[in-house]
Order: sequence, then C-alpha cells, then structure tokens
Amino acid sequence: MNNKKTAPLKPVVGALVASALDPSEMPAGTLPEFCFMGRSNAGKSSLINALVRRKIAHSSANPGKTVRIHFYRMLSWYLVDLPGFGYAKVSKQERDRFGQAVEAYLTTRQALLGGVLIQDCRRDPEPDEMMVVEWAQASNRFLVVVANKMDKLNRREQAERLARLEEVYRRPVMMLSAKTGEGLDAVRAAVVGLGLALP
Ligand SMILES: Nc1nc2c(ncn2[C@@H]2O[C@H](COP(=O)(O)OP(=O)(O)OP(=O)(O)O)[C@@H](O)[C@H]2O)c(=O)[nH]1
Ligand SMILES: [Mg+2]
Repeated sequence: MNNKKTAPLKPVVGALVASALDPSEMPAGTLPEFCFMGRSNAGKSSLINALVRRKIAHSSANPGKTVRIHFYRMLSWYLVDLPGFGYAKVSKQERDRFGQAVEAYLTTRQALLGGVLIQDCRRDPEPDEMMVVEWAQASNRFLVVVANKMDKLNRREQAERLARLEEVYRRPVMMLSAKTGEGLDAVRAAVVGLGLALP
C-alpha cells in the first residue's frame, strides 16, 4: 500500500491552457470549445470572470489588453477569450495579424460549438458584430448575443435599447451588467443550457 501523502489535486477549472495565435499553439481539439467575442472594452473579460466566479481573464480600462486567443480550462470544455475587434492601441500590422488569426480560428476550428457576442448596450452593432452573426448562421453555431453595461441606462432607456438591438440583430439579445450582476443568471443559464458546465 502507498502511504505517501499525495499533494492536493490542483484546481483545473480556470487554468490558462494556451495563449495562441497560430493553430499549432492551440490545445488539441479534444474538448468542446465556446468563445467570447466583441469589440474591445465591451466587457468580455468582465463577463468571463463573472461566469467563472474567478478572476481568470484580465479586465482593465486599457482597451486591447487581450491580444492573443486565450484558452481556459473548464470542467468539460475550453472557454476561449478572443481578442476584441477595434483596438486603438496597437499597430495596424498587429491588428491584421490577430484579425486573421481570429478569422482562421472561427472558420476552421472543429471543436468550436459557438460563442457569446458581447457589446455595449448603448451602441448599435457595427459590421464586425453583424459578421459574427453571419458567421454563426453560415456555420450553424450557437450564438448568444449579450448587451452589456445596462447599469449605464435607466429602465426606460434599457427597454428602448433592447428593442432596438433585437430589431437590428433579428435575434434575442440579453441585457446584462457585468458590473452589478444584473442579467447574469440568464446568460449563465444560456451557456449551461448548451451543456457547458460552469462553476
Ligand atoms: N459600468 C460598467 N462597466 C463595465 C461593465 N462591464 C465591464 N465594464 C468596464 O469596462 C471596461 C472594459 O471591460 P473588460 O471586461 O476589460 O472588456 P474587454 O471586452 O475584455 O476588453 P479587451 O480585453 O480590451 O478587449 C473595464 O473598465 C470594466 O470595468 C458593466 O457592466 N458596467
Ligand atoms: Mg478582455
């Protein structure tokens, strides 16, 4: 019998598995993946941290922080934090480089089930957001559209913006404040409903 004390099992949930640009740097596609997309500063990292109940994704007031494709281990899937579109703070050359990497990831990654598109509820969708919707439709992937920062609006404005966004997107939109947690349970339920366990 082995009486040696074993080290406690390291928590795997939330562990950063890879920060990739090239497909060769990505984990083997043995687990399903679900990605988080949106304009820089929309609140991707804030939503991820709220869903996982841990500060795994870096969130800051400094747009363009996420400049690689980050893979985080969940219990039975990988959570993928994609670099945001439209960063001000990096060169065009660098922007093109991860733009291409993201496009290649979205179009070729077999393990990718779908994702969350997050945007600021005060803005209208721009071509980048509409392309994500087209991508989901064309490739038959799940897409949850989230309008974040609802705490910045009053109730009447929230209702107006929700109606407007659903009209433009032509699909359901979930209102959220990653800051206060309002709307978070519904986003959590949408993700868990796809069979993706959250802590
Ligand atoms: N008022 C308010 N601020 C928020 C909310 N969600 C995020 N923020 C703030 O918005 C800023 C950007 O949030 P992040 O979560 O870092 O955004 P991101 O989409 O991950 O940005 P990049 O990684 O740069 O692409 C931070 O200052 C957050 O504190 C929200 O629901 N309400
Ligand atoms: Mg981020």
